[in-house]
Amino acid sequence: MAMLVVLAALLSAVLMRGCTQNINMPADCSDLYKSRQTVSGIYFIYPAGDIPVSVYCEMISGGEAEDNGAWTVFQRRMDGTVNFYRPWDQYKRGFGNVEGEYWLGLENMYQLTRKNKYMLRVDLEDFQGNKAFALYSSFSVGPEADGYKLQVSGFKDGGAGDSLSFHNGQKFSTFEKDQDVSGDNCAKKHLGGFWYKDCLGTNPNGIYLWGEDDILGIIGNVWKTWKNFKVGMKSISMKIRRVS
Ligand SMILES: [Ca+2]
Repeated sequence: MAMLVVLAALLSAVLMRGCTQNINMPADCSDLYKSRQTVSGIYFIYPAGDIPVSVYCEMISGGEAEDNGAWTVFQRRMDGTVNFYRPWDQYKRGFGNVEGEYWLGLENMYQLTRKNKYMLRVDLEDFQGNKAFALYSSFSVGPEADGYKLQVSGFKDGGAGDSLSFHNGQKFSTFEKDQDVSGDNCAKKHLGGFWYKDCLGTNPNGIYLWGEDDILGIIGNVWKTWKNFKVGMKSISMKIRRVS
């Protein structure tokens, strides 16, 4: 019972905190950063303008001026606690725990990127503690009527190489909604949901492999140009930042 009271108090504190930040209904973490919310953490944003969505904002301040700002995290794997093998509706709306592993949802991503221009950063870490990233100067997701098509370009290497440009222009696919250009069902074959082509250069929403080699085929949350198809990431996160 005492635990419940504490939880309720914590929850209302979080909600209150969210409410005070939402006076101007920030569209994304960039808006929050501009309103002097410069600490990384969980915030409410309003991608569609009316409904609040909980999201993790990675705020960076104190570095080079051009590096300062905020990243709106739309995909994050870090401990294997959330199952990412899910149907279309869940990839559309989003799932998981915003304090840990989650997917923000294709509709939210579409709503965000239709109104403003964004760049993309993908951060990777393997089970040996090595890190790398990839930057893309332009990123957007199209409307559902067009399959939530991915637009990504302007690759800049952060040591990870470019495994995502391969997916540029593809529609999103889940196991029961095959919109890839392969004769196979890529989502079923590679156990994820993604902008599969025929099929992949990366599989961020694939199976969490806990550092074990993938001997079944390509099913892990892999990034080909960094660790090839056999090594699943310990952590992978995809985040966007508004380009002013
Ligand atoms: Ca297919």
